[in-house]
Amino acid sequence: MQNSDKLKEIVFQFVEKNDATEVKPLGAGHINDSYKVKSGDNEYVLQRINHDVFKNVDHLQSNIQRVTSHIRGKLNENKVSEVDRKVLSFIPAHDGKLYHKDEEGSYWRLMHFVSDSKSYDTINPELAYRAGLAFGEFQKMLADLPGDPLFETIPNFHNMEFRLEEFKEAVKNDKAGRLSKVSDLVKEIEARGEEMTEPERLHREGKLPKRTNHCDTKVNNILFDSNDQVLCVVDLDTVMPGYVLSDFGDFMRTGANTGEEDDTNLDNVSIDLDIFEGYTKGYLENAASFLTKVEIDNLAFGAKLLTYMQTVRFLTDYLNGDTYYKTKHKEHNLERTLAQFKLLTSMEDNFDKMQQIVSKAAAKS
Ligand code: GN1
Ligand code: MG
Repeated sequence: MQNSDKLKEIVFQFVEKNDATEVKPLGAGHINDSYKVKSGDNEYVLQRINHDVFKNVDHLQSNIQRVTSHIRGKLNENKVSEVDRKVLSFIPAHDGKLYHKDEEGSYWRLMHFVSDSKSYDTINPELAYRAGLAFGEFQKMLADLPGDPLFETIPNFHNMEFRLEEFKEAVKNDKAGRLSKVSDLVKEIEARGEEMTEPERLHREGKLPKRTNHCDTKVNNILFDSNDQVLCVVDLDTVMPGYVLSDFGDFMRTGANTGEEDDTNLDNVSIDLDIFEGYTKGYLENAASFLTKVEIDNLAFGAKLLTYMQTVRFLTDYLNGDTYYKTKHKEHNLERTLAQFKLLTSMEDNFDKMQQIVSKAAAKS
């Protein structure tokens, strides 16, 4: 955590100096550090970009700029009201760049805070329906993004073959000496490897396309207004080409879990089928028009895949000695792994029902 004077100095790299400026920690991201800034009458979000994770900040900010201006253009075209609350807007630093690099080598960016907004970690089926509409709309708006494909801000981010390679390396090296504690989990992961790498094979065979995806559709990356209407989608760091089953799946992993991502009481953790249904209906209402049959048939599988992927990623980080995710204590990544694995088994037990929900919603839309 940085000291407050230093943080204010960073804010003043983007906006005029103002004595009435306050900076407070915000949110619970696992990667970047976020702060809420009040400066006179203006509110902002300041973020320190994790440069170990996002290695090319120019590419990162250029993606975000393209995505937000494209969406802004669409909203204006459609005469949507209060556009400033419906898409993020970043403030350039005084030198014109969309980030500031400080003398310690940290990268910072500043965006407007979306006024009177909130996010949820736990939602109900109606809000899940609205979130589904919003992420469907998001993909739809970006479907005709002009120019080159977006940069892969993290190469192979949702590529399960790659994640399993990293995992195997971590098992082989056992850097933190933790392997003997998790040998059963390692077997569970290996047993599912073939099933979970199917999308990569489908893609190579030309059967599964990549589209512009959000790639971090966590439930708390949607902002709602005071009437619980969706304002906008946030956390645009990983918007890049990917499979739509990833975005669908990551929402279910977070929004349709009856417990917490790192719940230590595994009895709390299971798939909530009502939320699954709400989100599916909303998502397909907006997305069915552009999805192929193969994509629709693989949505429910996406929920399993993203939960499996997160299990693998947390366990890899545990084996490597907690170098990627922020952790609250030394067993945190193991607790996260166990909770995600429990959610995966609950999805496996309910998979037929999940498939039926998708088919029913697809037939209606
Ligand atoms: C990270 O920082 P946050 O919470 O938005 C991660 C996601 C994971 C998630 C697990 C760049 O997201 O991929 O799904 O934690 N982001 C990155 O909750 O690795
Ligand atoms: Mg994120």
